Amino acid sequence: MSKTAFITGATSGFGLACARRFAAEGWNLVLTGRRAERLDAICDELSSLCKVLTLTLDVCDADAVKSTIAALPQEFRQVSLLLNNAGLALGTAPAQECDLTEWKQMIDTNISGLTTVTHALLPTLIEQGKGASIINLGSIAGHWPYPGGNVYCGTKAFVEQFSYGLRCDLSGTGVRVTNLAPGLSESEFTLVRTGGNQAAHDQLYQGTDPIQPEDIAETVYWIATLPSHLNINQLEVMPVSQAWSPFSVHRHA
Ligand code: NDP
Ligand code: 8X3
Repeated sequence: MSKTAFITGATSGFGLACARRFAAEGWNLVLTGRRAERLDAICDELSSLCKVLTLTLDVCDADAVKSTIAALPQEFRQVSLLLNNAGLALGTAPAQECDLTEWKQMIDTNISGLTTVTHALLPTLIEQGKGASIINLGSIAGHWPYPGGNVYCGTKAFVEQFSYGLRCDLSGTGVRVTNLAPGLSESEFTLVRTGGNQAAHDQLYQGTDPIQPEDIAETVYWIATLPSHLNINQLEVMPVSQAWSPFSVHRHA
């Protein structure tokens, strides 16, 4: 019998690439995002490969998340993979110049949304037991601070620690939990972060051979299909072009 994956943020980037990867293997898919027209197009694209259910869902709307998951049709209820991928960064300004509404949106999406979806799907994941997985999209931003990362970095540090906490609590259930932490990756992420600044997007990725969404999809597929006695706790992935810098040191005059 086909397994079912529930993917948040399937309308672009990593989520869309993962939907395509799992569809190619015949998984049943529940695909969510806010942009309905994109979900319709993805449904048309993938429905010859697998059973697809697309749901227009804002992960920040806790009531909608709960009622939508409670009302999943019977053939999509046995979710054995939750890919908590929906997320965003907004802005790159220093903290003292940031817009509080953007901070709140990042916290609402990357923390509250992710925890709400997880909470709603935990019973079914535990029911599936051995071989079921939760894969959370963390980031190198959760490990390494950088100027202008402030709240975004904080949200991804939460994702990592929450993933470890889930691992502890789910011990004995068979459900696996992974914090997948990519580095520089080319998707719509930078367009969203900069309010649609194509030049900023092009400049960031130019000449870097960044991670592509298909790379992450391959990694997610690998994690989800490992033998059921194995758990990848944490996986940090960077493009070869990316590495660390020395600490910055401010010198007074
Ligand atoms: P994209 O901007 O391409 O995709 C983000 C996805 O999240 C979209 O499908 C978007 O769908 C969805 N989304 C955003 N807000 C909401 C919301 N409130 N409710 C439901 N869905 C939402 O970026 P990526 O694919 O790069 O990002 C995916 C994840 O990976 C994010 O969590 C990001 O933080 C993380 N990440 C990204 C890296 C990168 O460099 N690109 C590196 C490390 C981690 P819609 O707008 O239709 O709602
Ligand atoms: C996205 C990677 O380094 O732009 O999570 O924050 S970074």
